[in-house]
Amino acid sequence: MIKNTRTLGEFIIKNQLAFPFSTGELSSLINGIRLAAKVVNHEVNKAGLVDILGAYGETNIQGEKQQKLDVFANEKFIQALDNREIVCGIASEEEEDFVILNSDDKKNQNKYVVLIDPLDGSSNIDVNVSVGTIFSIYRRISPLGSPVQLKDFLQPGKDQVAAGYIIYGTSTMIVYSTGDGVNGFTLNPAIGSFYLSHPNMKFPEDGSIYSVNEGNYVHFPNGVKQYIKYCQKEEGNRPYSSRYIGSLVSDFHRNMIKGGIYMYPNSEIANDGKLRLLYECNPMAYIAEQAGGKASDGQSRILDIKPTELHQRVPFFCGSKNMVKKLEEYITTCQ
Ligand code: P6P
Repeated sequence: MIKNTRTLGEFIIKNQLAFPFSTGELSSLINGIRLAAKVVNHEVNKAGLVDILGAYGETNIQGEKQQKLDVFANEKFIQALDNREIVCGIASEEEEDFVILNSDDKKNQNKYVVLIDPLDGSSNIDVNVSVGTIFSIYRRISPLGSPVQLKDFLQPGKDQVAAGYIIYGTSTMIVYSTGDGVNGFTLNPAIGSFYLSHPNMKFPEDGSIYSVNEGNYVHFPNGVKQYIKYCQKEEGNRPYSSRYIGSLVSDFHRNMIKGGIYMYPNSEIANDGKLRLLYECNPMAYIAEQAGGKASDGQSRILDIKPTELHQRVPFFCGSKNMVKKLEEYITTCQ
């Protein structure tokens, strides 16, 4: 018997953590995400059993081979959000342009846009490693009733009204914030309900885990190299532990619970890094700050960056506040 804890639906209604949405709007939006999460979770869990593995053969806008589950997840989240009278448009890692949900022009009365990475870390699916969905929600800028415009999606991350992720791991969780702290809900697969398992999640100010693909070390800027050497030096509570799953949601989630820093730097082989600002860095940065953590491109706050294009990439350093500050000091000193 689940000890007396609230389901996701009860939490939204009881806590009125819906601002600026009405409870009904947020419930509808989160319920859409929750439904899609359960459908995708089911497919991810059986991926090893059916011939749904392997590259879909197509490549997405990023030039990456699309795993079939990427396509499946993209379709399910778009369908689930299209059925809610609250979303007027969606931008996705798997779509070259934004998708206007105007199956009838009533949709143009809907107030919110959603940006999503439907299945982040999908290259891990074939090897049974956790993957995730990342979502970001804004109030539209264009007037109600008018067609959705690119500017509705190119908003700085500080203007998000909600953001979160789903992690398909040893258990499936939804972790999200509407600007009043971060709460985590774990799926009880036996009954299909998400229960409040991680109330008021907080990033420890310090940590002893650093997450980076050290295979790219030689290509990193000097400041990042110096910080990695700092993490490895035998001094005080160092060396830190190196933990890198290759799945942003999984590395972020572990670091938020235990304390740590995730780094995807710019380099000689990736001038702006790899991660996308709009549907990876901004939502994760929003969650990090709501949990007392910090997210930077190495010099500036991620949430202050004014986006210029849907799929733009930025260097990304995110996690325990004091670890990100130390990293920024090394980058500034080495410049
Ligand atoms: P690399 C997955 O493709 C992803 O976007 C993140 O989830 C992950 O942290 C990173 O890329 C892994 O990239 O270049 O280290 O394999």
